[in-house]
Amino acid sequence: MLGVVKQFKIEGNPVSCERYGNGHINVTYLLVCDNDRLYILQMINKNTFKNVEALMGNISAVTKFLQEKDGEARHVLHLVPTVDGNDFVKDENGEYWRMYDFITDSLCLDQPESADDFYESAVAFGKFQNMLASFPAHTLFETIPNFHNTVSRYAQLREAIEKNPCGRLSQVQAEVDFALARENEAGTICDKLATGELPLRVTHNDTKLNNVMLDKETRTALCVIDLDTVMPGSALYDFGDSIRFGASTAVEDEQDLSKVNVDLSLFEAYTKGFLGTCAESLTALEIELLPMGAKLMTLECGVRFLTDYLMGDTYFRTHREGHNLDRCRTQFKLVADMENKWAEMNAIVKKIASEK
Ligand code: ADP
Ligand code: GN1
Ligand code: MG
Repeated sequence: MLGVVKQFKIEGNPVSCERYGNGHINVTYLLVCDNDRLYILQMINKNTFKNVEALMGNISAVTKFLQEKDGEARHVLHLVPTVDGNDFVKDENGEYWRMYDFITDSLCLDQPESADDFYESAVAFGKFQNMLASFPAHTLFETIPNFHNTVSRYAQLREAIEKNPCGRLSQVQAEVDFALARENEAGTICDKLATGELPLRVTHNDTKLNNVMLDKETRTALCVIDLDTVMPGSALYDFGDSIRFGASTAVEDEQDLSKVNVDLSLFEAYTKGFLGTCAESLTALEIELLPMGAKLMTLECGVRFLTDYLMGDTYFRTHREGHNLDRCRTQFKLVADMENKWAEMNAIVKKIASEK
């Protein structure tokens, strides 16, 4: 790996480079130098991202655009250039590597430690969306086509059920039934994007809590990271994916489902932070459908985990047997809990929107 590191313009000499973070897609390392400079080195997942060069073009354009709007170093990701002036390295095995300045004195959480933490993550993602409102969307490459097209995610599930390549179908009948019972509703956002009732925006599309950094001291919003999926999408995707991950009372792979529920006070905190930063740019229908965004992003993610389990765990990184099935089950438990709390979720959104 030293050969790769040497190709980037770093300050100081590398002293260690260890695996870092809890991402499911890329392989992330923390590079420590002898002058105490820290860097994030990532091997980009080329199974997930079929055109890494175009993806890096997006990230370079988006980070430059954001840096012009906000000059504070810790507020926007900074790519470290290579000695040849490129944004990434392609090694002799055909693997792609990129490097970022490490966001110092920051926190990256898998679960909020308070409603304030979650509120701050909403502020970060809300501001991010606002700042990108004037980004020329047509110049963005679609890094994963149909990423949040829930209808096509169901088509992939159906294909996995039909193929059943690992013979796992019989273990997941309950989960399959749960998903298929909600298939009609799953198209709600796609349909409204197609008719133009919902606008297409430049969105982050992977707004889980561990894709945002908070300041370690003040615990306020610092920086949005993981920009691989920044592309045209719906504001409901960004709101919904945050709720799915961060408003849960348990971690995404909790095995004891009795611990997994939607925390309405966290839902309320996020809604306040999100609407507080981007309500003016949202339409009335977008605001009304925020709870639907939360439910459908959770359902979709459960469908994706279930599909990957059936296909033999080829997409999401897993750390134990049945990991994707455990993840699927937490998502479906959350969907069921949202259905029970549907009236309250809608009332919370209505109340906060009326105060704006
Ligand atoms: P993945 O796509 O695999 O989720 P991420 O880009 O989210 O990859 O990185 C994985 C983890 O590495 C993050 O959750 C965060 O903890 C850490 N990380 C990534 N970039 C930075 C950065 N610039 N500064 C500090 N930590 C970072
Ligand atoms: C992946 O890259 P990471 O770990 O932040 C995935 C998201 C899922 C999430 C589930 C590119 O996010 O779509 O919602 O796992 N990212 C990609 O935790 O597929
Ligand atoms: Mg991530």
